[in-house]
Amino acid sequence: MRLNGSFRLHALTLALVASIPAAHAADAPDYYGTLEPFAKEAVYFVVTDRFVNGDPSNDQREQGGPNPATRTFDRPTPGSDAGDNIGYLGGDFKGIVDHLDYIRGMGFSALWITPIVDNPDEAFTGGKPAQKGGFLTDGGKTGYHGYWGVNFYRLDEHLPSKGLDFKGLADAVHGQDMKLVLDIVGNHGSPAYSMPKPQPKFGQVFDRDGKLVADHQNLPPEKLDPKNNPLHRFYNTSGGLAELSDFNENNPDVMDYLAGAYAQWIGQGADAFRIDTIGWLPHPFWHEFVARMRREKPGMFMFGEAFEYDANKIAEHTWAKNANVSVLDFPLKQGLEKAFGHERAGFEVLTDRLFLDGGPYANPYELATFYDNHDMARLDASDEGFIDAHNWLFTARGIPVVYYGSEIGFMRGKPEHDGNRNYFGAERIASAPSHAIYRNLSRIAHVRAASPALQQGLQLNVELKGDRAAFYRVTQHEGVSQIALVLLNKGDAPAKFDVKQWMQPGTWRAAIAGGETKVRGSLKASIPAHGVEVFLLDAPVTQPQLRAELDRLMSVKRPE
Ligand SMILES: [Ca+2]
Ligand SMILES: [Ca+2]
Ligand SMILES: [Ca+2]
Repeated sequence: MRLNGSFRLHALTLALVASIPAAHAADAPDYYGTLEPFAKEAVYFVVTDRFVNGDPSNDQREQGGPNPATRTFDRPTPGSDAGDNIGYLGGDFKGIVDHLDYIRGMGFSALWITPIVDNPDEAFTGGKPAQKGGFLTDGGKTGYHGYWGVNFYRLDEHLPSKGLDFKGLADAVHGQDMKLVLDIVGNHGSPAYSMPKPQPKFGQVFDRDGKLVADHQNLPPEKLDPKNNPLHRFYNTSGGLAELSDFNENNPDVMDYLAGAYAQWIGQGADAFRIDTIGWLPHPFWHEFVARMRREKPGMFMFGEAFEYDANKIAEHTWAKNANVSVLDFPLKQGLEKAFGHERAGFEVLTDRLFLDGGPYANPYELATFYDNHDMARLDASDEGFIDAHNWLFTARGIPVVYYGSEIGFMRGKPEHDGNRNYFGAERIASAPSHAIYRNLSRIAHVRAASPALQQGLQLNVELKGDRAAFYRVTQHEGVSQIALVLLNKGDAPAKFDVKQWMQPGTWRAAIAGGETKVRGSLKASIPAHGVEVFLLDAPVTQPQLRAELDRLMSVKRPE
């Protein structure tokens, strides 16, 4: 259809006016915690070997055998009566693909998997024996967890199946409209010395063609001779973790090797990275590495693991001049454990760990929030404690990350080497949806998945005290405006709320109970024991005191 110029302009103006709410005139300010797209996601984390064995034909049950000291399949952990195991237990890509609908259906939109690269094909015979209570003890352990890379360009043989390689896994994840987060290591390879006899692959690194490019030769780091032996040049000559081969961050060949390998996995479908042991390599290394990855995939989201509870220390990795990535929110984890574990501390223990009024992080709204994982004791809480923890995790600032099995309180309280990473399996998955923790998690996860304010909005606390929490989440950006009021009750009796502060009049809808509430001066609600409600108002912010507070929160954020 051909239109004359003035009519076209008029029609365009009308269309614009129609699509933009009235208060979004030029003076409508932007309100958001973050614009990072990955903040919309909720992440489920699996140790692939321990999730589901979908294909017994790749179990390699005879691998490393017949010597009981080196065989790799099913090695019960000495001293553990919780069923812990330091051998492979058969979990694989097929087991994940077969249960993506389960993960997606629970309300997660992203999946974090442990490292996929080739690990040694025997149990490690050096080091201190791994046993119940051991930490950084690797004797008798295998690379079932994936963190002992020997060829960073090749899949470990336990993971793929016929017709299902890494790209196939990524395609399946994307087919569920989910993102795939790959766990990567840059600090080290496999255990490298203290073996009674040298073992194949341990302390060695191979390139994409399978050629040996580095070899620790079962020597302690100080005995390495990088000047004269080219195979020693990948490694530092002091200061590693346990007996792990420690990569030399100053050798450009190491950077090229790692960047080349991880670019390959990006090419095959990795959407985001979780960076292992980020604090064990210097800032300039990560700055360059991350820049190289983002040349492959512009804006790629990554979060690092700096195992440290001091926000000032872990925040350094988030700064643009350093790694320029997000991090796992360890300081908040400590608070979540206090609030939702058996101590049942009040919500006030979380206040100072949020850094809503500024602080050391480049942006606290992009942190990966969690209460436990594979490297620490699982949360020790009642079912209600898990329910309360998830009600917080999916409504407060940050990107929620939940460790596999938490939806049924699996192996609660159990540390590594005593049940933390036990095999989960298809049977538990089949019965999980009837579990109270699962049902409550799924409910609040779906609320978050449908709410831009919960995903990316500023957080403004009204009350964090005892068993009660009330806070706003607000986003107002590019025509999307939403105010969420979150009410949490982690007590054993119903709690009455009457929120007047910063309350904007309007017709609010209850995301969980359903129905609408016309609000004038205050919003009144009764929240059941261990319950949550999220009230939503899809309207621009007009309440003057609320606007003033949001203006203040925007101004204290670090410049992006
Ligand atoms: Ca298998
Ligand atoms: Ca292997
Ligand atoms: Ca190091």
